[in-house]
Amino acid sequence: MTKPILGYWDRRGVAEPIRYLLHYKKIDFEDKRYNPDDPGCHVWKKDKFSLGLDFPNLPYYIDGDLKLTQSIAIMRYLGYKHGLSYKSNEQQLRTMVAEQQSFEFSQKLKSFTRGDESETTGKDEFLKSVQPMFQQWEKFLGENKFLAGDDMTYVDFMVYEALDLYRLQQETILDDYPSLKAYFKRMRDLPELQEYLNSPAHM
Ligand SMILES: N[C@@H](CCC(=O)N[C@@H](CS)C(=O)NCC(=O)O)C(=O)O
Repeated sequence: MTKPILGYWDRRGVAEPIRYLLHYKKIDFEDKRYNPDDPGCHVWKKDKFSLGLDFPNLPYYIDGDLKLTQSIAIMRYLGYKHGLSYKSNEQQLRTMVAEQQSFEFSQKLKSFTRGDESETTGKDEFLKSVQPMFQQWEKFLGENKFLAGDDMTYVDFMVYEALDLYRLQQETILDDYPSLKAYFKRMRDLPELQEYLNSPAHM
């Protein structure tokens, strides 16, 4: 049987939460990374329309006959498949809200790092402007162990990644948010993730 393949640029980007989930679940997969500095992106361009993807894009996930694109769809699929989905109606609602909110939370940072965050002028101002989002996450998480409640779901890997990227902008960014800070540490310390997090593959 062939291994599933996750294809993406040799970057964290929107594929990193998928990598976390696959490593956490000890799935033997090929982490196929395309060189973003390849002039003209020849290797990806060659693959793009020959893999049989409905909507050719990166990341893609291929497992035998199953061929998926769209990072959130891949996360949902892997969550359902590997027991990292919601287990009650309440968890379902929390997961759905956290999923879409985490997308906006990440996009906000991306628009700043890409340089098209027009309403702010510098890093300090940008980081100040996103504090309400951190306050909302802190309140949403409350005393829960994970975002959906007591059980971890795929969405935890998405929010963990966003928090880590914000933390790379300012190491102390979680200091005013005790629940979020403890949650971040809980995720970062997951024994199943240590090998990957400490490897050069995790940039
Ligand atoms: N909504 C898509 C966005 C996909 C996307 O924009 N992929 C970018 C990298 S983040 C890309 O370079 N795609 C390859 C291409 O457009 O050929 C997802 O979340 O998967």
